Amino acid sequence: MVAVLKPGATQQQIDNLVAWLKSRGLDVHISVGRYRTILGLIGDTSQIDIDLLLGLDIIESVKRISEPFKSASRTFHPDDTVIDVAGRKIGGGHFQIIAGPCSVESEEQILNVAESVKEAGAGLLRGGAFKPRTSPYDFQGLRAEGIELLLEAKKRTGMPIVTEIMDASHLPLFEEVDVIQVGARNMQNFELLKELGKIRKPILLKRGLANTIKELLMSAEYIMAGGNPNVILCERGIRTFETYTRNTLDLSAVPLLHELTHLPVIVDPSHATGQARLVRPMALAAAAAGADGLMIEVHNNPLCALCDGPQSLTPEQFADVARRVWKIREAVTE
Ligand SMILES: [Mn+2]
Repeated sequence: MVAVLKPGATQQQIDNLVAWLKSRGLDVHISVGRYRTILGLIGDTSQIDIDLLLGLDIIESVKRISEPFKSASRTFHPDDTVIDVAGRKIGGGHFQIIAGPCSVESEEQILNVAESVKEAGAGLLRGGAFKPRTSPYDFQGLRAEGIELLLEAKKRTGMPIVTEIMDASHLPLFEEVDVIQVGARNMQNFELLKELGKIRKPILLKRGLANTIKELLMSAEYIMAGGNPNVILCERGIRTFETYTRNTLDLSAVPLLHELTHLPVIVDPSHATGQARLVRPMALAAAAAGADGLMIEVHNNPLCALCDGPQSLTPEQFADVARRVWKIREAVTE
């Protein structure tokens, strides 16, 4: 981190600042120029609050040289992280499609969808048991029973399962879940992230509706700082002024995240657009942009879905998308 001091900084002020920085465990390299004095801060600057420095009378500007997300940063970990979910690899050239209904509704529904998405080439099965809904009057999910039904589908199809957690107190119910999803609304539920840092299961971390890429990486850092290196990032659209789509899919996040972090990055074109007919083009675009996987909502009868029907693909539509996605993968990974 580099701090540029204002021209009028007195020696006493500089000495006080340097003493304070050293008390925080940093080494300080002082470079005195003709007009400006520049301090180079060496050591773990991740715990230094830039705004606190900027608030000081003698500081003109502060710039971080290394990012504050140490574990997630590619700087210290140049190789791609490959996450192995029961033999299904994600990242570092391995691509997976995660598919299934928004929420688990019945045994018949989840088994039916699981069989058809498996047939079409999906590697993992998704399904919501605990549902974060905007309205408390909307279907809240089958909760523990939903997880039981997902486990039944896993047993029948052999597909690892992905489902969302909303509260750390539910963790015992997730013992046999293969990938735990943290939804967009919980991306900054830091107490939940800390608890997920204590386990070793892969965590699928979705970007919040109104969160920056840096904030997403800082949330991944919370999980990793606790000792769990198995984090998969998911771009699922952000809120903008546009109203034709449910969210605005930020596809540039994919190549950008690949520069900034070694973690796998997947894209959810279903929640990003909110409309089934937009899912295919966005899924293909995400594969072309270098995503390590996709998460797509599929329902055997979207018109009767209890949640997110308008954006759910039928099994036939999903099979068509999956087939085309593999072709795009071939073209971009040749
Ligand atoms: Mn959904």
